[in-house]
Amino acid sequence: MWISRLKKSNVDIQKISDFCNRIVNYSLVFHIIMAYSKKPLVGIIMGSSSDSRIMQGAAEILDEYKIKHEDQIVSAHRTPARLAEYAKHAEKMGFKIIIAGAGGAAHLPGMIASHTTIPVIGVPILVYNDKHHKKIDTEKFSAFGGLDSLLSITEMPSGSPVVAVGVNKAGNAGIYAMKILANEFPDLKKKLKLHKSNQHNSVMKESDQLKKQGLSKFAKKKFK
Ligand code: RP5
Repeated sequence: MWISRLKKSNVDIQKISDFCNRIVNYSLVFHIIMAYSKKPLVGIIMGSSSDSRIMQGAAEILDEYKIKHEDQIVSAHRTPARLAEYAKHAEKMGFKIIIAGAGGAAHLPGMIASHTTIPVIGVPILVYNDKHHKKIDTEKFSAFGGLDSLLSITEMPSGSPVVAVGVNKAGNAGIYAMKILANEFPDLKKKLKLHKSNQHNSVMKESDQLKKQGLSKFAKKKFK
C-alpha cells in the first residue's frame, strides 16, 4: 500500500531504491572490513626479544592495512613446552597464518608447523644480539650471517613445510600474509593492488628525477 502511496506522491522511487542499495553495499563492505579488523587473524611469534627489531616489520605492514595480529615470544629451545601450547592456542584463536621469526638454528617456524595445520611463514633472522653488552661485536652475529636460519627454515624435512621470506625480510612476510587473507577478504585484494601501484609510482618518480638530474648528481644527492 505504501508503495502505491509513494508512486502517487512526487517522490522518485528509483532514487530511494538506489540510496537503499548503496546502504546495503556499504554495510556489506563494512562487514567485510570488520571481519578482518575485529579479531587477530595472524599470529606473530619470535624466538627472542632480540628478534623484535626485525619482526616489527611484519607488524608495521599489517597495522597499515588494519589487520589485527597477536604477538608473542616463543622460544623453541628455551620454552619447548610452551611451543606446543602456542600451536594449540593459535588453532583455538582461529589464526589463519602464523609468521614466525628466528635466528641461528631457526627451528621455531618448523616446529610450530609440525604442531599445527595453520600455514607458517618463516622469517630467517640474521642474529644481532646486543643484549650482552660485554660481547665483542663479531660475537653478536650468528656464525653464518643469516644463512643458518634461512637453511634451517627452508630445509624442513618432507611433510612439514614452511615457506620462507628472505633474511630479515619480515615486511615481506606481512605482505604475503595479506595475500593469503585476500583470498577470503576481497577488500584486501584492492588494497594490495593499491600497494603495487604506489610502488610503481614511487619508482617512476625517482626515475624522472634521475633522468632530469643525471646519474652522478642524483646518486650524490641520494647517498650524501
Ligand atoms: C633464537 O636465537 C632467536 O630467534 C634469536 O634470533 C637467537 C638469539 O637469541 P638471543 O640470544 O638474542 O635471545 O632463538
